[in-house]
Amino acid sequence: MKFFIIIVLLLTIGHSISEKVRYDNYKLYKLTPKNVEAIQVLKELEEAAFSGYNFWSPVLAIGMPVHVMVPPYRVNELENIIKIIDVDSVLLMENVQDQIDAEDRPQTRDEGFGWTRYNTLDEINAWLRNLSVQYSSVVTLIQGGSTHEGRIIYGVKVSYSPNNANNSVFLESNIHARECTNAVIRRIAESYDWYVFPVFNPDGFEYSHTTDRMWRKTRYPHSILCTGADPNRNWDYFWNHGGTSNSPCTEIYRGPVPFSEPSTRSMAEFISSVGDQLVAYISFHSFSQLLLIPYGYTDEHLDNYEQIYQIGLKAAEALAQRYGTEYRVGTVYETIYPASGSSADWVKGVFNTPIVYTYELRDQGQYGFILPPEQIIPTALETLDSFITIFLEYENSISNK
Ligand code: 0X9
Ligand code: ZN
Repeated sequence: MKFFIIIVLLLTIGHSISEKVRYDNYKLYKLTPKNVEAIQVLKELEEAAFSGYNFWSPVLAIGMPVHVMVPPYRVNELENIIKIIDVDSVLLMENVQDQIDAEDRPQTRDEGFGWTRYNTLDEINAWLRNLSVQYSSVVTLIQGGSTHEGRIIYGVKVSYSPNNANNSVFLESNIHARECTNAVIRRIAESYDWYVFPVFNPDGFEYSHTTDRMWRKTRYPHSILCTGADPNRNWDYFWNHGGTSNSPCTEIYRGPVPFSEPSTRSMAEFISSVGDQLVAYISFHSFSQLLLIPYGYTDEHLDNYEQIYQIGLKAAEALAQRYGTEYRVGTVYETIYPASGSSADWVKGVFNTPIVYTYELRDQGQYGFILPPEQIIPTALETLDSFITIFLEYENSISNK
């Protein structure tokens, strides 16, 4: 009997773990509102809780395209709305699930870590560990923080010389679970110490692989209805100063208090231990092809805005040279939307780190969060081009002073 119960229990647990959210016949639309009424209607759809509409990019202004994923049972409704309001509409994906399946095609799922597919958390962590074994004189494995579900947030420190300590660069990736950014990690220069954390939100990242590909937030159970807070609205610098929500069921839930999430709290502690040594903090998100500058909580410009903006423009130019991929450069507040409590705002505000950028990588919404794996290497190469430019230009700009 006991055995029987255990087997039933195991089966039930197994079932609930393997039950994947599916997006069969969900459609992705690009809608461009043409007047104020159209904006109003789209905003109402965006704010309606549990309607099923999922906005991949927010409703901003007339002429600014919005990407919205629509469940099959809402498609007729949306088609009718599109007819009534003044909006340009393009159907980008017939069936979102097809795109998700395409990410996992057998030929891209060969063994171990690779650059032509999206790696799992275990594969990424094993790869980091291998690097630290294979290149033990320069690479150290770091346990940066930990998560609600008890995972360790791993990173590596790459250091070619003890003299580089005060010339450190911090790379943050995947604070948003679904934005598979396969961190751009290269030995650009031996003259910086590199702290590289490919997965800032491992609970969410794992969940987006095993259960719901469209997951963004942490996995902290803040309410009975909805799980998770937005880890990029949770940092303790002008927390709750606009562009966030108090509702656990939204994608931009800021959490009940600053640093409510174990992952952000523990990573903030780690970053603090090297904060004064950083010359750069760069975070990677997707999508939209933007190179963003702090702040997100205010439209006020940084002290070194001109310098960082000019370097950003040159970086975008370098990025475009390889494949013609176009990036826009500007502050978060002015280029996309107000957003407070981000890691980048916190680092800039607390440590006054000279170089702080946030990349929104490819694409511009054609595939959005489900960028085909064929684009990983091209994305990495062009990003690396811009990266080198950032550091060379920065070195130039300080030596010319
Ligand atoms: O909203 C965000 O958190 C980021 N965009 S995303 O579409 N990936 O969610 C941008 C945050 C950038 N914030 C700062 N650099 N301050
Ligand atoms: Zn993001």
